[in-house]
Amino acid sequence: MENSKVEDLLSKINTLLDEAGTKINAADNLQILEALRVEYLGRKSQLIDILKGIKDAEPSQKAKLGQRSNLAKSQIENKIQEKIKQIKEKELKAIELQEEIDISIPPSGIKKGHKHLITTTIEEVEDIFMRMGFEVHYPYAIDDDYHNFESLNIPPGHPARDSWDTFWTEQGKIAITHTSSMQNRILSQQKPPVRAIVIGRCFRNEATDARHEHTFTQVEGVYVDKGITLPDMLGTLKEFFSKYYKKDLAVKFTPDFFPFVEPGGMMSLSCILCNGEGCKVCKQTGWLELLGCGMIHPKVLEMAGIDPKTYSGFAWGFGLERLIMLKNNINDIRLFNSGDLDFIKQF
Ligand code: FA5
Repeated sequence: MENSKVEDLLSKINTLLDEAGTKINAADNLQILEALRVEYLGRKSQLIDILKGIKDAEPSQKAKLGQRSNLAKSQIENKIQEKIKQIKEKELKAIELQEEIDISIPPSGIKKGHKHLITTTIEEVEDIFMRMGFEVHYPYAIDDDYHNFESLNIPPGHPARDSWDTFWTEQGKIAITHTSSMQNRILSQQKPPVRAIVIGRCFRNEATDARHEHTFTQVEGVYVDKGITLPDMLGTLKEFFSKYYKKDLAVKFTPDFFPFVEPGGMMSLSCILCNGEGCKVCKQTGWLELLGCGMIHPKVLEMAGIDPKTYSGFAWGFGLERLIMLKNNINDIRLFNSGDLDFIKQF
């Protein structure tokens, strides 16, 4: 092949390279680039045509033209890759700009929630008792038979166990049925005088209705010292309820049975709605039965390492939700955990 023809072909390759470069630079999307790849590097491209046309060239001329066209091919390919990268980066930047989050801008229009009525009441109850010299404890949600029953003078097989419909775990643990589960721990961990309350959730495997939930909150109290008597208990509870309901209320003790207190009973409060005159809520009796209480049984004191000949004390346990229901005229305990926002937002 004449050398001038070889030079012609070389210059044609250079022209193709320039032309492809200009078109690649101008391309602004990936489809155009793909079309350019087919045009300049595909099987029907001009570069391939040039290579086909040098079949009868001398080996040195073939090598020269072959090298030049291979170099041109890889230069075009590199240019295409570079351009693809640029286009993708540009697209990403546009998305980032659209989605940009400025964390320094203060939130607006987001309404803050508020504490649930049960939480605010727990805080209020804690505050009243702390001012009266009580310390606050919280129970273990899952506890053992010893603390929920045995240490409270309720050995295995005792019929009184039936008073509490109990959820048992497969490992024989208990979802606590009452906050009395903490009595033994509190009494055995410190020397009298002991003044403590326990607030926490309790669980009972019972059918629910307007006054019964499977999960509810109890407030337990224990007070042990020398010379403590039943009137001390009534005085303490009267003081608490009068503070909570912001009214001077009368209290009454009616005997009842709990294995861990002797004497044991129910404490009633003069009806806060009718001031003891008789209404629908108190069933015309003028009294509301509110809680279980009594003088701590000598056996319970002994099991906690306290000598019942030297010390005596009282304990009580009431349901927090029932207290709140009375104060706020709520007629169904199930509303508390229903997730009903119309209900929750009122308080
Ligand atoms: C007890 O649980 C005793 N541990 C209370 C006690 C403590 C007595 C210390 C003596 C000394 P009782 O099962 O009656 O007792 O429950 C006490 C209070 O918890 C009830 O008066 C009620 O206010 C509340 N309560 C009980 N069961 C439920 C329930 N299913 N739903 C809502 N509140 C309940």
